[in-house]
Amino acid sequence: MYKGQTITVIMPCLNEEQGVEQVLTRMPEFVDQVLVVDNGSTDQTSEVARRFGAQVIREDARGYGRSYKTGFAAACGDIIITLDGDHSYPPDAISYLLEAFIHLRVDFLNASRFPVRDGSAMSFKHWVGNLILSLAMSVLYLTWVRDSQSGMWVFHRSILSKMTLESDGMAFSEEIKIEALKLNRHRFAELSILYSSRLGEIKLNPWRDGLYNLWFLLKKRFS
Ligand SMILES: Nc1nc2c(ncn2[C@@H]2O[C@H](COP(=O)(O)OP(=O)(O)O)[C@@H](O)[C@H]2O)c(=O)[nH]1
Ligand SMILES: [Mg+2]
Repeated sequence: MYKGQTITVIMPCLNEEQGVEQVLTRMPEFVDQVLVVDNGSTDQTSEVARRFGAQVIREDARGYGRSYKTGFAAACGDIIITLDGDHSYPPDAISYLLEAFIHLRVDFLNASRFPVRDGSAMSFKHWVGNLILSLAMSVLYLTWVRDSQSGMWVFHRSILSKMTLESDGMAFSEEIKIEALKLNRHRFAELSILYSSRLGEIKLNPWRDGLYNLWFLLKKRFS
């Protein structure tokens, strides 16, 4: 419970046994529900997550977006906060993101990984790809969004019923931001966090996911 509102944290995980432990040991006390959505990990992700206090949901259908939708259906907090299970997003930022979310009276707060302060956290190629995707989204939706691909968000659970979320894959991250902008772009904000290098193996395929996400943006805007 934080200032009278219940808090759910959701983490999609695919083989993140190292990262998930680090994230869960740093979870703030005021978080009421921690959900780890495991998509058939072949390592100890589920066991570690349970041991460190999370509720584990198994989702057999693969995909980053798919697992978020399953997590949302099981979430009961007034406010939902998301982050990766790889410990690249700082759990310590949850408290100030929440405070900013309430203070700014927005419906959706996006944690921006930029400027990147830890040089090893993001390669130049990823940095350029992120910039292109964020610029494309900003132009298509006429709102400045610095990090369209961030995986850390804070939002009121109640806005989910007003969103149309179709992507089951990595494009889910930009889709939820687009839907939030469409609901009310004046109630969307961004705040910088310290992004660091992930533990374990990266699941993103930069060329495949990058190009697909660009195509998805165009499709969503003009269909
Ligand atoms: N449940 C589930 N989680 C996934 C899947 N693909 C990626 N993830 C998780 O989603 C998060 C983001 O993936 P990651 O490789 O870190 O991509 P990046 O942060 O965009 O570089 C990590 O916690 C992954 O374990 C999937 O198919 N299913
Ligand atoms: Mg990650």
